[in-house]
Amino acid sequence: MNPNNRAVESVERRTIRLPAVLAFGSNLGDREATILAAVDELRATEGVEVTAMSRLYETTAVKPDGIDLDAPSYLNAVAAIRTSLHPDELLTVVNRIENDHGRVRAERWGDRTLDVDIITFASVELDTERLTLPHPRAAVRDFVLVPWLEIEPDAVLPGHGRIDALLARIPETTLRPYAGEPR
Ligand code: A4P
Ligand code: MG
Repeated sequence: MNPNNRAVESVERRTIRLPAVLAFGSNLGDREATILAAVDELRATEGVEVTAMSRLYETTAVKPDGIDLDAPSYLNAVAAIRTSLHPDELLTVVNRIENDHGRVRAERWGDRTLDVDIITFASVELDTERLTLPHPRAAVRDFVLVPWLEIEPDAVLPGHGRIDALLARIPETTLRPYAGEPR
C-alpha cells in the first residue's frame, strides 16, 4: 500500500467510530458476574466505547428443537457500542472475551458461560464463513429484541425493519422475571 494511503487509513481508523449492537448470553456459572465482567472488558478495549447497556433478563433456553424448560435458564442483555474497529476485529475481540470466560464449544446452542454475538454493525449486511451481519437469528429472538428495545426504542435491524414490529411477531416468550443470582 502507498504509505500516504496507509497514513490516511490509520487516521480514519482512529477517528471514525461506527455504532454496533452486541448481545450477551450466559446460562452457566455466575451469569450476572460474567456478563458484567465482559462489559467491563469491552469498555477497557481500545477503539470500543460502550454507549448504553440494558438490564439483565432471565430467559428460558432455546435449543434447536425449541424452548427447553429443563436446560439451565439464561441471562441475556444487550449493549450499544461505538467502535473504530472493523467488524472482523470486533469479532476477534468478543471471541477473546468469551474464551477468557471459559467458553467451551461442544454442541450447537449448547450451555455456555458466555456468548457474545454481534447483532448489527452500522447498516452492514455481509455473509462470510466467519461472520454474518446482521446476526441471522436476531429477528426471531425476544431475548435479543427486548433488551435492545429498552436501550434503542427506534432501532432498525438492517434487512428486517423496526425491532418493535419484529418483536410483535414473535409467538412465544422466553422472558421470565429476574430477581438476582442466588447467593
Ligand atoms: N458468527 C457468525 N456471525 C456472527 C455474529 N454476527 N456474531 C460465527 C458472533 N458470531 C458470529 O458461534 C459460532 C460462530 O458463529 C462463531 O465462531 C462466529 O465466527 P458460537 O458463539 O461459537 O456458537 P453458538 O453461539 O452456539 O452458535 P450460534 O449459531 O451463533 O448460536 P446463537 O444463534 O448465538 O444461539 N437461548 C436463550 N434463552 N438465550 C440465549 O442467549 N443463545 C443461543 C445461541 C441458543 N439459545 C439461547 C441463547
Ligand atoms: Mg454466538
